[in-house]
Amino acid sequence: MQHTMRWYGPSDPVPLSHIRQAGCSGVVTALHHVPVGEVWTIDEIEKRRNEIRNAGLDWTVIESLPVSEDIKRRTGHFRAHIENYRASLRNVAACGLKVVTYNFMPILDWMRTDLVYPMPDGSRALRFERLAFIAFDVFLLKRPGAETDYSDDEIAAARQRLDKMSPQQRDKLFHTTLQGLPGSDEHFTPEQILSALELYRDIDARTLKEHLFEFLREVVPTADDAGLRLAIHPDDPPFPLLGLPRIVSTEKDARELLDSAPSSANGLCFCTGSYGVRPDNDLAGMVKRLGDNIHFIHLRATRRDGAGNFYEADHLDGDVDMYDVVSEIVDLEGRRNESIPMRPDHGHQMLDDLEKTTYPGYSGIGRLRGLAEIRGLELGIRRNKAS
Ligand code: DNO
Repeated sequence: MQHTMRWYGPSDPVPLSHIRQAGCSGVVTALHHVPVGEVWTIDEIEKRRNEIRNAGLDWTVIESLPVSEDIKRRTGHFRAHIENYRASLRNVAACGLKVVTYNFMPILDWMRTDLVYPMPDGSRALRFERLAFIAFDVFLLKRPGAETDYSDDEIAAARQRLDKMSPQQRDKLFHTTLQGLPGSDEHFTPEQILSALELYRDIDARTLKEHLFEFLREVVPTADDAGLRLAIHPDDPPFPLLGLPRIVSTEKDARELLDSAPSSANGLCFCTGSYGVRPDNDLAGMVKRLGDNIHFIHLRATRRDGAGNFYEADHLDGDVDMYDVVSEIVDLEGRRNESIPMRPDHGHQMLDDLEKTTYPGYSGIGRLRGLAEIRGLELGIRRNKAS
């Protein structure tokens, strides 16, 4: 695997020099300052690429070239945004980049209810707690119709959960849940999120899938011509939330989207932390069966319980069988005769980072631990297979 870490750009509290010292050959980043829907110009791409090069690293993968809400809903300025997307693809290819990650999650990217969940060893993890989420949805956000998504018992339990929270804890829950905007400190106000949700009222999973497939048929040929590979990030978490459809949660979803625009340029970001939340996703089997189209890998493990909660565990310690997954990846790389970019996804806030403010999940030391463990595992597997 090509070892990388995500870097949020010049404002990231984790500098490029630390990423290099962590054992990475490259970084994964984006032009976070360019508004969604606009073109990434060659000038801006080169400036960022040179900054990374000057630190002795490559810009290995773009994460993300974001897809606008207009494109997801196929409304408003979507045609212009698709043209801009294609222009950005041509520009990044002209600057020598090869892999572009994106996602098709409506409105919000990842969602958690706690960003500082204490682990027994004193480090902190990201967590999704179902009752807290229901309390947020039904009682804090007051989404119209939310009650119909849950059982009466769940709603009663969520009420009790909320009653035990102080006003500060409620504020924090609200803020945390609506924070899923990578690379930004912004979060939605209740009015903004409710009106954004309203715009999806008539878009069910089937319709959103059709929109994704149309988008793929529009951009995959451009990526192909430019020698680029697209990598769609799965839903995180991989189930519907807030009444919004989620369409990249399972192997079947991945297969369908690949079949909608067959090409090696139409590919996946294989995120074990996202797919792995569902016990019905066979991760090692997915690497075997979908491997030709896996262009980027996020390695991370979650630990779920029977109540619909999960937290982000240490990389080698969750429900994901990292040995099996890495072993399949090593075989896949042998078959493809190439090395696939990988980053350790998220990490615990630990050691000196406990005192620092970093992007949730993206503290330096926790990711360094995850990367080091995975690199060791990979080396051991490779030696074993070779002997
Ligand atoms: C979370 C990330 C996601 C991912 C996007 C890709 O930490 O894995 O935000 O970057 O969904 O478009």
